[in-house]
Amino acid sequence: MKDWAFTTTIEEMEAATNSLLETAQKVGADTWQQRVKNQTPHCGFGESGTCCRICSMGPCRITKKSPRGICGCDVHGIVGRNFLMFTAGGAATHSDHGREIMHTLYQTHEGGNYQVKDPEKLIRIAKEWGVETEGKDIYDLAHEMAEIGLLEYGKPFGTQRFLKRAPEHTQKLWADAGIEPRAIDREVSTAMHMTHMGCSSLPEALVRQALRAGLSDGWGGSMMGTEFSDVMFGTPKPIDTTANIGVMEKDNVNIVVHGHDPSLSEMIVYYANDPEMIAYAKSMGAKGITVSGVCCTSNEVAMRHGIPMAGNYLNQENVVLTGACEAIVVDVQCIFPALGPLSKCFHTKFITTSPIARIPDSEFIQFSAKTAGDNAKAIVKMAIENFKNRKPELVNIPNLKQNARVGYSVEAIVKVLDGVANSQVDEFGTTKPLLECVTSGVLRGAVAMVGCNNPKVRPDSAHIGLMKKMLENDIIVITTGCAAQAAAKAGLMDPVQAKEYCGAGLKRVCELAGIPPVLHMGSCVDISRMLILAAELSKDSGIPISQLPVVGCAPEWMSEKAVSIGNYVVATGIETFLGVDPYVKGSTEICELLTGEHGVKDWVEAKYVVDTDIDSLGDKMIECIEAKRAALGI
Ligand code: XCC
Ligand code: SF4
Repeated sequence: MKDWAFTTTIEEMEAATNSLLETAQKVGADTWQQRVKNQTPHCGFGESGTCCRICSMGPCRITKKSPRGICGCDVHGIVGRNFLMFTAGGAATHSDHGREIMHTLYQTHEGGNYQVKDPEKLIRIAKEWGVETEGKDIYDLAHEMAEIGLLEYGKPFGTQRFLKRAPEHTQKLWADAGIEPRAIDREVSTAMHMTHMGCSSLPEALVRQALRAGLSDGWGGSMMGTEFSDVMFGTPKPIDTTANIGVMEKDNVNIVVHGHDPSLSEMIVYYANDPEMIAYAKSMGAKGITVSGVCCTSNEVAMRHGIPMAGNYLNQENVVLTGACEAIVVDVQCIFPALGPLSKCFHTKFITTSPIARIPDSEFIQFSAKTAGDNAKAIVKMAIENFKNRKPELVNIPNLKQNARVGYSVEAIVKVLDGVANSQVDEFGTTKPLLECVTSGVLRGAVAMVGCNNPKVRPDSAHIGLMKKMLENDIIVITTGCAAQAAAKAGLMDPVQAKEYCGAGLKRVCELAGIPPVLHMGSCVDISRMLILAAELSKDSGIPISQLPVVGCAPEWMSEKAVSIGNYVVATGIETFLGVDPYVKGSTEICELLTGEHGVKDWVEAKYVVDTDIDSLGDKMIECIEAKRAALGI
């Protein structure tokens, strides 16, 4: 058996965290580790999804003695409505991020804060959308595309433009199931309408709308977020970086970016590299400026600029606890309100920038596309000027750091693998070499590992444990979000060492293509990249997505966004494995629809598998991949 000697273990990461928790105790700071204890055990009604508080006759809780709410709603209606609301929250959030990107695109101009860095991609999408590109100024085209994209949120008729990217088989399933997403805002509103008191309580209808709202995110808002971020900030290409808390540098001004929208972090990165700012930092006694990140904002700038990743979701307090964080700058989503009081225990400036995420005990510098340059400069300056306020006796940056090669957009994956096989390249390239690896059995299949951390799972243990298991079994891992950062922190994206521990087939592919066995595809909106990859694999092979030996997995998920993701991944025909229950176990009917053989499986040819025993979850994934291979006769 392999020993994975070069990787950073969960125990090492925990020891580092424990040393930071000692500092927390010293300064009297509150941490999530403590708050979890205060909140345990969780409310059983909430956990099983059987509490309804959508009208003021309630809240109603379903028990044996009281099987219906006051309005007469049964447990299946209540659990189903909760599941749909959870999904709608996630779809709204991802999609609104996409909308912000489209507004930023609308503000691009020659020489401006934001520009078109990948004009070819813009033109390619414009052609796809039937927009005339010939002889048009690239910025005129950008603005036109921004407006059309924004209309995808509220257009009165028709369905999402990007649905056409899916294989015809998939499009037909969606049409037959009545789940083709219309305007994005409409799907969210419809969900909220359906879950209002006195509307839907039929489980099947609620689950169908959950798939539809999810699809409006994955093939709508998220896909626009990804594609047009690439247009403005560049389509990611393989790039080397580092990961884990040790990327913060003791002698430098440390700025940590956190959240999701790359519009902010791109600017911070730009000004932190400005010679004038570096000189200013030196004049303040620092050796330089280090920008690092947590959560998806970190993934965005890692993918495009090789900015190091300090950690993932449950590490966000750790970066402040180092005592060496001059500023933690946040935009939207996944930001602990705890950072307010926590930063007050240190010299750290906690800077919020979005009207969407206003948090007590932070300094608010409203960021907008028009003033972005000035905002970013002011923030970088503030961090530099804060360097002198550090308390040296509190500084502790645990020495954990791994190399990682990241930047695997679909374009990049197609390119590196095409290089290996030397096959014909059309405009977009082809996934045929990857398919050849899979059909010949050199690779058994692929797992898309995504999602968050959640204190219900020992942080990162499920991500890392499952990834190792997949690699040993010649299953390539593509990953985004906090799952990707878990891999990077552990060393599984190390381009030199990680392949040593893979099965022989996967190892050979890694050597030939010069890739790590775990491919970082970006942030959570970038799961749309995975949808495109799956669609291309299906179109290039003529095999429906649901029959490809590919599965999705979110072993440590926690957010509403993750449930929206789960719905669009399943609805795209990809079996999805969850390590945390989505508050549905209170209803046999909802469970049957989501995880049974005759619910969503009948409509979209895929279903959920939920298993909180991570080892057994991994076995089921491998079993599923092997069963798909057997069915294909490969
Ligand atoms: Fe948030 Fe995207 Fe989850 Fe990480 S993985 S905790 S949603 S940052 Ni999206
Ligand atoms: Fe109770 Fe029905 Fe109101 Fe829900 S909608 S709180 S079940 S009365």
